[in-house]
Amino acid sequence: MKKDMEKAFNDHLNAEFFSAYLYLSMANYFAAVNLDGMAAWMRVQSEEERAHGMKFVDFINDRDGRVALQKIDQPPVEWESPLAAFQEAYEHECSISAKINQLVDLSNKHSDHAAHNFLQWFVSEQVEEEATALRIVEQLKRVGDNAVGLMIIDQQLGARTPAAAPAG
Ligand code: OFO
Repeated sequence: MKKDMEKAFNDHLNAEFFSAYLYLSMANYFAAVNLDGMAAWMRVQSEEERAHGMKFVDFINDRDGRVALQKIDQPPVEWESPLAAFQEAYEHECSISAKINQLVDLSNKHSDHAAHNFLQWFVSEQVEEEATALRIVEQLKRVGDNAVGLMIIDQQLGARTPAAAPAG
């Protein structure tokens, strides 16, 4: 793969691993405030992000590129509220979508059809990631400080099970 593509793909795999770190940190925050369902949801999300990063690792290797793991930034440890955490998760997903779109643009610039094809899975996935986070943000806004409402959302999110490993 072209050198600037290799660099951009390496940068993006770091972003996916940071996502895994961010959501693991959110899981720990939720565990600390006894919202175990949200903690479980975030742990599953963290695992999915690691799997996303690994898809980039595999793709770079398959294309005879060189994976260069980078330092992962430290995520925040505390959030003001569950709503603040999910709001940050939503905004983070929007930023990841923008990065994926830039990778698609770069793959088009190089007429790299394999990279373009690989990235389409992520284009679709980001629609889902943003929609899911936004749905939870809206639910949390609706319940506000209502403890029973918060408990119901916590229970619902705790029912999330790990997704089947993505094909590829
Ligand atoms: Fe990998 O989708 Fe979120 O960040």
